[in-house]
Amino acid sequence: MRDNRRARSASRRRTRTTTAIVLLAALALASCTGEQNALDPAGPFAQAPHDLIIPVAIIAAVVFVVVQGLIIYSVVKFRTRKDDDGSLPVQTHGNTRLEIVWTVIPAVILAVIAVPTVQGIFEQMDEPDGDVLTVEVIGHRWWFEFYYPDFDIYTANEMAIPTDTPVRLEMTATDPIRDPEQGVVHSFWVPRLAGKQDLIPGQTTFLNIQADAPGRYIGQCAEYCGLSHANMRARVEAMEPGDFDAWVDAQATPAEVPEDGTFEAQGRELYHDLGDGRQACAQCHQVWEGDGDRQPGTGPDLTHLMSREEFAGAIHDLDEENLRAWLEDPDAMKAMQYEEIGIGMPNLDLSEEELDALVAYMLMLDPDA
Ligand code: HEC
Ligand SMILES: [Cu+2]
Repeated sequence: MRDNRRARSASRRRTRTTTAIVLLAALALASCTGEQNALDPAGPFAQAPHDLIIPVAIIAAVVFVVVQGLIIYSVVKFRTRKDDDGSLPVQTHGNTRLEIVWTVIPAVILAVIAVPTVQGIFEQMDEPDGDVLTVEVIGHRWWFEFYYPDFDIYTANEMAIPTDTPVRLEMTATDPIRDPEQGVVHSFWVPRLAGKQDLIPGQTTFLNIQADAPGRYIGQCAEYCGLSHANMRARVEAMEPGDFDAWVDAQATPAEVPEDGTFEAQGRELYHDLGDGRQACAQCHQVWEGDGDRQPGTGPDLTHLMSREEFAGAIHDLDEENLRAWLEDPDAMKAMQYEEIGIGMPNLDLSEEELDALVAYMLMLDPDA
């Protein structure tokens, strides 16, 4: 009776273990598909490491099968048998020839792999040849800012690049709101375009990316950078060079100023002065209207906000409803409502009417409208 119960609970445990293994395997394999698949390179800087990973994985698989095979063979062949007299099998400890063989073989394998690996690392670090586009990437808590020095364009979360053109990212990190001196380390990773590279406060790091075909390539911060780290995504929009030129032209034009007396004009006024001792949006954001230099704020550039599809670390669709929710309570939209420090954009206690006017103004910040 008791044995029965024990057998049943053992079998239940086995079922549970099997289920857990299947679920874990499914979870692990799930990361091999979809938009962030590092095994599906979409440009030369992702292709090169991929071309290295595949042969190394094959070598590792062969080593695994050989070693495990030998272990299984030995376990079965030399298992304890009923008629064993209990004496030890022949001991091979101190077999010099064997030890040299199993030290030299792995050393040779590693040395062979090291050659293309080290070569590849240097190739990935070097500035690419030819016509290179430079984009500065600044990691903030918790969003990526992109600056195009050749065109004096600022944008956030979404980086536009031309296809078939090497793009050199010059990256750093800062935290202007909490601690301008320090910031935290982030990592920029768009798996289909390149490997990961850290963004380090006070230093410049480099990463080359390039896309063969137009499309959207999803990335995210790959270095834990605080509570909202999981809400720090990014997108690379690769477009045909002609479309990219048009994008540059649109982004380089000043924002449209709403006509006097309109609802949008009311929003623009609130943007510059909210009254009641509240911080103005313009203290942290920039809507460049053509006068003076384009100056980045501590928050994302809003000059052509609506030319983007997502906002707030590329985690929300950029539409009227989400914008309104954002202005009402930014922390709640980034799951930071429990953290004293927040995300850096305060809840400005906007009234319904202020919200309507500000949203109307934000919605007209669109170069294509
Ligand atoms: C104290 C500085 C500060 C003030 C004041 C402020 N913001 Fe922000 N804002 C930020 C920061 C920082 C972010 C980025 C937050 C993130 O993505 O984690 C942001 C994000 C945004 C975004 C999303 C932009 C994007 O592309 O992701 C919008 C829209 C926005 N703010 C509008 C406003 C408006 C309108 C006001 C005034 C009612 C305002 N902000 C006031 C700091 C500020
Ligand atoms: Cu980060």
